[in-house]
Amino acid sequence: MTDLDQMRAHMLTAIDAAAGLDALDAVRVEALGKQGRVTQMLKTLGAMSADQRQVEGPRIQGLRTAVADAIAARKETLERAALDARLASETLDMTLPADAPLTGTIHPVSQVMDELAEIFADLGFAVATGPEIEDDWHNFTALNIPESHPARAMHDTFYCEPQASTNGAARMLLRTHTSPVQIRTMLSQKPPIRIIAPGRTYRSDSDATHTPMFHQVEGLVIDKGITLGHLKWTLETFLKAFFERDDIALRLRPSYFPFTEPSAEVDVGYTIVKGKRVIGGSEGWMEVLGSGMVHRKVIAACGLDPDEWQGFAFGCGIDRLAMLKYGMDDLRPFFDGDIRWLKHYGFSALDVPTLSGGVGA
Ligand code: 2NL
Repeated sequence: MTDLDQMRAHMLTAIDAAAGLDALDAVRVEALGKQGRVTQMLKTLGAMSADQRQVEGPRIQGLRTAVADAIAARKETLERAALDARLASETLDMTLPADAPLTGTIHPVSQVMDELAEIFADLGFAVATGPEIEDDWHNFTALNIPESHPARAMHDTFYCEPQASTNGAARMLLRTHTSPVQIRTMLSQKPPIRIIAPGRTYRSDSDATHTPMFHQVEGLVIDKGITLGHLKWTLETFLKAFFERDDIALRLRPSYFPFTEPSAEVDVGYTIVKGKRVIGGSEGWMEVLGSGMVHRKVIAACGLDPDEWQGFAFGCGIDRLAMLKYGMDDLRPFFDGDIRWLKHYGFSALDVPTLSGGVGA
């Protein structure tokens, strides 16, 4: 065994024997540090003849690499062992009270979404979600809005850049309503279906009452023998629970949507209290929902027989529901992220939505 081999064996043994990171670093300094033994050996190369260097150079470099690799491997083992020991010995009590006051609040939109899920869960509705970047078929075509339909222009759609890989054929878009979620549910689940689809929606529109991103909730029921009566009862029960009042008056006005037939806009009665509109009573009427019986063509587009299955659907803006219930009169601060606004209108993270006792409880 040459001196070099002996040195290598000695160093590798010392590395393996290092019991901690400090001991390992001492070995590293002794071998590879400025005054280290391997470093010293590398320095001897300069004084060698070219022939000798050709032989010794690779041997010494090989030793250096082997020692450096062994140190790195041992370091990883020791670090992992140290972490395992910490994880085994340290515990975190998640039930301890926070020692600083909680500063974050629940945004009114999140609060209203939670309330909607609670109310509709009591009525047997599940919450459905889906992609915000959609294709034309799920957002428009399946909903009886063909290519030439003026409703496409009315939706002020945000289109994505065409993808080179698809030859511009499949141009994706930001969903203009949450209806595509319901289309996807009808395609993937067998009726009866009872769902609400809350979420972000996008339209290229921006002024005092419109933001390019807004929140919508839609509801869908597909079953046998569904009528406008079921629709009206469901909306009335929902609005009474949401606004926490029994004197909610509804007015269904004939309207038009491509995806429902017949279609109805739903007005809710309000009274003026201290100069502000408050839901309840019937001093005036305010439009809050769009609704109707699901169009036969939409049911058929989802692979169901419209003679066998019927349904109703509705949609409304969540931001507007929040404004009406919690008395905000400007939509724009909703998305400014101003901590003062959130402190004023936000909800405590520790509060459970008040409606969990049940509809009408
Ligand atoms: C509104 C009106 C509405 C629907 C949405 C719907 C969904 C399917 C089939 C049929 Cl999959 N209809 N959704 C129906 C009527 C009205 O929304 O004013 N939204 C803000």
